[in-house]
Amino acid sequence: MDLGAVTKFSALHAKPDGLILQYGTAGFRAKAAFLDHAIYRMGMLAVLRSKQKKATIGIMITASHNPEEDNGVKLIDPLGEMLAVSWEEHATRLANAEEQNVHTVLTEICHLEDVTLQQEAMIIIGRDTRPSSEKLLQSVIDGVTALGGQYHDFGLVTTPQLHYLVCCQNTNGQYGKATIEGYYQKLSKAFVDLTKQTFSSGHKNRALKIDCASGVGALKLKEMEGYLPQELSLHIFNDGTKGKLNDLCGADYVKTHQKPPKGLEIKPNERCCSFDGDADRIVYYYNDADGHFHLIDGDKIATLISSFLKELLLEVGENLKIGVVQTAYANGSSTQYLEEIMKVPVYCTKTGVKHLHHKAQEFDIGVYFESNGHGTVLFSKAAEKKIRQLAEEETDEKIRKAAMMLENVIDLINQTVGDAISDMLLIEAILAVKGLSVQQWDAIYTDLPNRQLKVTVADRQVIDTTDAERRAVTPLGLQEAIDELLKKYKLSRAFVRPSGTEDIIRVYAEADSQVNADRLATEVSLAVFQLAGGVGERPKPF
Ligand code: G16
Repeated sequence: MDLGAVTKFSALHAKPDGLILQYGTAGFRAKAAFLDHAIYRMGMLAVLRSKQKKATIGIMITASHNPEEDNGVKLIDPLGEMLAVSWEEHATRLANAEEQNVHTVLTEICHLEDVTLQQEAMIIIGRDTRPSSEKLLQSVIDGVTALGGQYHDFGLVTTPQLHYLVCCQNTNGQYGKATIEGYYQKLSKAFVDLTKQTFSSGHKNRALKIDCASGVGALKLKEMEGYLPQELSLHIFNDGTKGKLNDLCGADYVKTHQKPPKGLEIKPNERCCSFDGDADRIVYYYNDADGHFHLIDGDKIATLISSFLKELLLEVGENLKIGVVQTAYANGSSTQYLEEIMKVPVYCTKTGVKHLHHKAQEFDIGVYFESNGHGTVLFSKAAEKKIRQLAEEETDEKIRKAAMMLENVIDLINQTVGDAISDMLLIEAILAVKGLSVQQWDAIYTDLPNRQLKVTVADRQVIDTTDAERRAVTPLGLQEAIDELLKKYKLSRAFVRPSGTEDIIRVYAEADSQVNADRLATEVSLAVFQLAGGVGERPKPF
């Protein structure tokens, strides 16, 4: 390791005194002004990871759903997955090391992880549209350069596009062509094939309004439009030409506030959706004839996709096992519907795509979605092989057709990570093929009324949880207080957990009516405020 280069570049990217960062739910996130040193160091860490795995590693500069002033960074592992948990610890240690210790920490990581320094390293970089992202790109490049790695900058891309590119690079193009054009070609071909029969039989003009959170999703959708059939007419709003990223718009805003984004007028029964700032999440919604807003979140997306897959599997007669993975935020009605009506096994993991993804890999077909709209479908190698074989060789026309549709789904869905563009195309294809309106989709089951709130505390680490974040272990007395509050309401459920992307505690509550869900959420927020060191204003009745 070139000590001189590390020292020279480290001095250019000084760590703010006393700042402690944690590699959280999706990498490091903080106010952009505090991130220069961490992002530089992640450039170096990515080089070590690349040398260890003898593979291309991705670095994405984004803070996804967070406000525009924030930024963040995350590393992408060889098959397009999130960075391995064991390396998250190295990332945290390296980011928090004092400048004079950076070289020692790097050396220790090399020893612990058996990194051969002579090995070449290749890093691919992407960024979202935050004003701070361009400067932080230079920090990554300095980090990569300090350890002698090579890099390719893909510029403005959605987070899932970078995941896709990493996977393509490391599978020698088997997963797809490692270019943005390759991404558009792969997805649009699968979409066209999946909808061909439906569109040719007269189902024309599927209009969809898309709120792009004033983020990178708008740029990429515009680029992709030319590849898509004209029957799908996409109307893009909040395209970033004005307005701040994620400000009163985007998937996170729509989901947590349960109302439409700014800048998008909804006529009754029009199908609309929102992406988040880096286009890795999607939620749908519409207004009914009485002007009532209906949200169709990740839980209903998972239900739509898994019932479609289950029907196709029945047609091909293959006994492939489907499992659905959710988090504690999943609406109680969705879990009940999946388990009792659809008879699909459902599992609950901690929040964070990395946890859901890992669990979903245990099935032939694993469907995972967080209710905030982040999710995808994973096909095991064996399942994929079987499906492709049937699509190619099966002589029974009906079976072959169903297998071909499953094959199209495999190619349309981004199996590396949740992807708003790919999810949107799959949803649009399913709705078109099944002839389902957005209202019919919504009517699959009725969500239990729910509310999500945020509470600011002095130190969010005082809350520790267990049972996939459904119960609080510390501070003492908090879970008991929540249990008492739950007794007051019917069909109630509530939990609290420290966010891994924002400096707050998240509170979730559901109950038999919206009024009760709102009351319960407020009362639980108050308990958090009192028992977990709340700061600032006390939570007020909703
Ligand atoms: C990230 C993660 C998601 C997670 C979300 C909120 O999303 O990728 O898995 O649900 O943060 O996490 P937390 O509740 O810990 O703040 P995104 O879209 O911001 O990358």
